[in-house]
Amino acid sequence: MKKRLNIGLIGYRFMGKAHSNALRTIPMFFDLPVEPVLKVICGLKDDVAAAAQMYGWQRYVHDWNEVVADPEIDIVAIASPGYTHAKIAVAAAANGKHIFCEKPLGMSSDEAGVMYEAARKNKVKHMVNFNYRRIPAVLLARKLVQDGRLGRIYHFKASYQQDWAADPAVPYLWRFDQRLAGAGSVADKGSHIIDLARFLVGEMIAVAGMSDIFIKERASLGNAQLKEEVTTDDAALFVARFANGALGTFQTSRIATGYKNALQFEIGGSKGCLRFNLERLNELEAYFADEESSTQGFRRILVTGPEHEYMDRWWPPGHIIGWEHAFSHQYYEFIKAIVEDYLPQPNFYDGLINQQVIEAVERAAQEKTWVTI
Ligand code: SOE
Repeated sequence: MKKRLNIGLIGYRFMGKAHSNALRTIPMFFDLPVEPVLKVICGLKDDVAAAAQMYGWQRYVHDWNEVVADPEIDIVAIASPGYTHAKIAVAAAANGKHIFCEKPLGMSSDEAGVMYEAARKNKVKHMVNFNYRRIPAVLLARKLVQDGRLGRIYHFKASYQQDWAADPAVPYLWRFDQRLAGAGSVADKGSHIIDLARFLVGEMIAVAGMSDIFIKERASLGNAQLKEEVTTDDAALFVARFANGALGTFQTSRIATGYKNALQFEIGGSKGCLRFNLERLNELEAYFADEESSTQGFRRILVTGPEHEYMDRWWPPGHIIGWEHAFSHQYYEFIKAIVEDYLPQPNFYDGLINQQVIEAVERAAQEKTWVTI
């Protein structure tokens, strides 16, 4: 019988479901040396009971302290709102649990630093769920950059736009409250494109930007008469200079009417250009300057063949994968790192640097100036 890794998951709504799905799926597709066991899921409200049953967890609890203190648990997965991450992670690390945490890592770079230190000091494995790194088309983009196919990188342009908050009638949720979410689109969405910028191009050294709250108040959940003040940004724009000299432009929005989950990036270099859109995540568009001119142009690479990262584990070529597969890949990498005893990436260090960039953007916007990272 395979050795077991017992998992305790905090959070059971959208992200909790995505984590549960990944954990249930990977043993069927990936040859793991251990068996991940869905031991306990944690949520404050009563409907966590139904979620536990539906997602396949052995039991549920309402208090995360029980999860981090449970001697049976090997991995604590954190998929709850941002303000809960640090206290859960620090307690889990102190109890020797490996930690898989949603992004952004903490509420501030100070918190992220404390989390990183706690994980390091207690020698546990840690990962922050910048899941878009694990999309095969994104990994192909990285390989092409690293192989020099784009030449010198001049431009990185990224946007992450959604419209779930565009309607002013959307009620007040934790994401609108700075005390619970830390920041708005610049953290929720910006953290993803900042991570991809670091993954694909390298570190950023300075930023300048602006942000705004367009819908300044929203009706309280459950009491439409009561208005609450929105304290996190709806949208942000920033520019960055990379250490390797490249120029970056970034846009984040939760009120971008028409865009559902559009994370787009372009990498432009002296020898070629790549384009990616999460809403078509099996594809990468590529242009190479050295191709014969009469048929030259952007072409669409369908990244589904077995030569692409992870794809040999799923379906035959052309049988596309979806948004949730990146979670499976991320958990697979995390479990492999635990079994083979090395620190996986992206880890809490990446979460910390990411948060420093977010803070630099916020400061730059507030002070209307460039901020060095
Ligand atoms: C909400 O905007 C959200 O769920 C993000 O928090 C996730 O990180 C992203 O993957 C999907 O959208």
